[in-house]
Amino acid sequence: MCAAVNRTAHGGNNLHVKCRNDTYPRSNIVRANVPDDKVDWKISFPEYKPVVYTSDSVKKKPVWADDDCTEKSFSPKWNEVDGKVDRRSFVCKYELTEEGVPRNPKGRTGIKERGCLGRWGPNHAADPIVTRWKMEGGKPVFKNGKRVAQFISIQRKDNGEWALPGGMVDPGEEVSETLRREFGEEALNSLKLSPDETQKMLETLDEFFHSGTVIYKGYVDDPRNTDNSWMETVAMNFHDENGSGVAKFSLNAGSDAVGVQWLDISKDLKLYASHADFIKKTAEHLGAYWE
Ligand code: RP5
Repeated sequence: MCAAVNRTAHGGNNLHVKCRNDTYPRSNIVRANVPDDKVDWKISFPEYKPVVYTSDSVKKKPVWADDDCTEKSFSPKWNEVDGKVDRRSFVCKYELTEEGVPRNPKGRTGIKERGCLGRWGPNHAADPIVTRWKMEGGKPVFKNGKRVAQFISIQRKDNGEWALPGGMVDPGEEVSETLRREFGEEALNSLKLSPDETQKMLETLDEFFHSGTVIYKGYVDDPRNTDNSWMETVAMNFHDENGSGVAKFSLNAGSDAVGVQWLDISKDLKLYASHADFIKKTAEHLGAYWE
């Protein structure tokens, strides 16, 4: 049984802000309206008629997507590690709908089926939060008595929003590997490097990504979520205390990014999905300025 607790990464009650009452990303599909007090499945909502939507790209069955739930050959092991696909949720043991597919543990979204997400149920991602202290003229910058930290942010190609350089965990991949790979691809444009350069870069990243702190593990309020498919992530902080580790990397947007930069951490940040929540938690962890 799954207790539908609508909390953000920092414990607020505003989940399903970005995956509700809006036009679905990369489409002209408008979600069915879900008022704040009707998000929770426990609240009766007989008029609820979610729009049925699975994008054409998902229907074409690329390697990263499940089959349609109506296909007889499709018999996933829900809530388990199913071959190489991890179908467990960080939130809870999710329930199945009467159609036999996972039900979003955080409530209604106004869309049923998968939208543009590949997996029924949780779609697992990993987000590297690479930080350093802000310096000016060789001196640390303070605000309200606290040091200002910065993190590496990429600008997403799909919607232009600034975000963490995260990505999907490939089947069978360790989260630590996803964090390193996605950072390399999105913030350093590693896909454009020669094999030798890639090897060197991976060795340097290995050293820097050796130890990190888990900042958040759980559900993401991602605009692609539906009633049956949703994003979850592990967000880890890799902090460069004296600025010598990350200085080795020259930032270069690549893969799904069109821009990359160091951004100052503060409460004014507007970021993709729940990423601002993860940054707030990171500021707390570092004892850095937030507001
Ligand atoms: C977010 O989507 C996660 O936090 C992660 O940053 C991202 C992964 O999806 P893609 O960037 O691969 O589209 O929910």
